[in-house]
This record gives sequence, structure tokens and C-alpha cells, in this order.
Amino acid sequence: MRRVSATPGLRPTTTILPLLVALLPLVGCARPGGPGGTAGAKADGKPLVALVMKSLANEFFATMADGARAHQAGRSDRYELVVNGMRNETDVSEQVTLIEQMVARGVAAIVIAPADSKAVVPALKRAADAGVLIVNIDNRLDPAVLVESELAAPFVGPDNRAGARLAGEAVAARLEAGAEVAIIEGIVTAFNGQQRALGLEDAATAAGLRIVARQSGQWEMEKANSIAASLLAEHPALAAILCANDSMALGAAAAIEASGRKVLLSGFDNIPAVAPLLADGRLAVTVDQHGDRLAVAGIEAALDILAGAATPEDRTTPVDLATGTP
Ligand code: ALL
Repeated sequence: MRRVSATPGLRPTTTILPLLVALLPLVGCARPGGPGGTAGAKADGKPLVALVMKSLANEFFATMADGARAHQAGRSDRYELVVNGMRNETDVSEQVTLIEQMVARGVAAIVIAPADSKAVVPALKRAADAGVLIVNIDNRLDPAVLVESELAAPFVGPDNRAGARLAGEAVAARLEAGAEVAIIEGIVTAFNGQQRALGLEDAATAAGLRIVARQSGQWEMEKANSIAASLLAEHPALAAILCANDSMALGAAAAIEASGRKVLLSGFDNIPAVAPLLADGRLAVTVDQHGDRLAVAGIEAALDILAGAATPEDRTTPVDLATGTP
């Protein structure tokens, strides 16, 4: 599998550091033992860390959970882990309930991949006020809403715009200028979904491609399948469908196959389910955001902050292009 990297590796970024530093006094140092805090280390001194993810129906999060569990198993003297996820991509209230349950359980930190960049902030603020450290992974919380809510939550995750641009460029390299492409984006209120749509647009525009449609498949296979089927019917010259995640690419792949047409397809995540499609060309490219390492990076950031070994700052995780060609 050939890989092209958009980010050299895990590195701290300073984009919102000044903001976080400014906010810390306001939130009263959101960690166990901090002012107003009740959560904290367990009697044996090991912190309990909660990983709160999105839909467990998406293989991306199963991979993420496996990575986190393996990390904890190798460091069981250092911390304890509780892993949670939702049943479907759009049920934000379920994620809010999970956050509340984790606070009630007395966790020291919540490492969260937010289902929505704005809607879960009030619940996270209540958790921080109860003394729980919040580390935001995968999908960035809305910076303006964080400021309004006086919540400090460092972001650990990839540059989604750069990653999506890699996929768009790889597809564009196989098309002539003027070719018609469509974008199937994720949930439009998710920051990473917005960034991926922008990255795909960046690549299409730079290559002179014509974006004939942009619709949300809400990260889901079935929705993307019906959107792709209509796009194929409406646009007889459609040359490529660019998807903001692999679940949607799987749905689009089935629609392309059913149409009997040759249409290039891209995804994002590099979940195991797309391996056969990459191998036989049904999927031209995807972007590996190393789900197994993403939660681990967030957990390590949380443990460092809890131990006083790091200040809350953003960390950028890698994204790499994955193709079926060696
Ligand atoms: C995002 C992830 C994945 C995933 C999507 C669906 O936050 O980065 O790309 O496919 O959520 O929930």
C-alpha cells in the first residue's frame, strides 16, 4: 500500500494555545482536585480515563477502541480505561448522556470524539466544572463556542483539510480538467466534516474539475448509497465521487457497481472493510488517519496533563494517503 503523508508525525501545535492559557484561570484548572472538582484519582492512585466515541457501527471507532484497550493493557499500572460509543451517527443526545454517566462514575478525564462540534459543549462544560479534564480528539470542538462557554479542551487530531486534499489530488491526477465530480460530505455541523469538504474542493478547484454536486451523507453508508444512485442518474458524465469517510464510500461503491459505470471514488479513514475495494480499484484512494493511534494520542495527552507533565495544548496526528497500488 502506497502512502503519502500530509503531516510529518505527531507534533504539538500552538494555534489555540494562547486561548487555552487565557481560559485556564476561568475554568479553575479542570482536573481532579482542582477548584470545584470532585472527580479524581481512584484510591489506588490510578486515574480512570473515559474514551467517549461516536458510532460503534463504524469500523473506524472499533479500531480506535481496540487501540485504546491495547494501550491500557500495556500500562495497567498507570491508568484505568472505560470505553463508550453511540449507536448511530446522528444521536447527539446519546453522547450527552454518556458524558453525564462518565461524570457520575467519577472519571478523571474524558477523551472525546464529539458527534457535533457545538451541541456537546454544554455537557462537557458541566463535566469540567465537576473537575473532569476534557481532551478533544478526532473532531474539533467549535473554538468560538469553547470561548463563549469558558471551556478549555485541547484538540488532538489530524488536519482533515490537508488529508482530504491528498485524496482529492490523487483522484484529480487521473482526470482531465473540466471533468465532473461530486462530493458526499459528512455531518455538516461537524468541524472535521466541513474541513474534509473544503480539502476536497481545494483539490478539485486546483485541478480545474467541475463540482456538480455537494450533498451530506451524514457519515452513513445507506444515505451515501441513495445519494450516489441519484447523482449517477442525474449526471451521466460524472467522473468521480469524493466521499468524506469510508462508510459513505462503501455505499457509493455499491451504487457505482449497480450503475455499471466507471466512476472514480475516494474515501477517508482506511477502515479494514475498504481493503478489497482498494485492491481491485473500486476505491481509488482513501486517507489513513490511524484510528488505532488517534485515541491513544488523546489518552497520552490526558495522562500527561493529569500528571502535571504537560500543559493543555493541541497535538496534530498524522494522515496518510492509502492506495491499492504498491
Ligand atoms: C469522524 C471520523 C471518521 C468517521 C466519522 C463518522 O469523526 O474522523 O472519519 O468515519 O467520524 O462518525
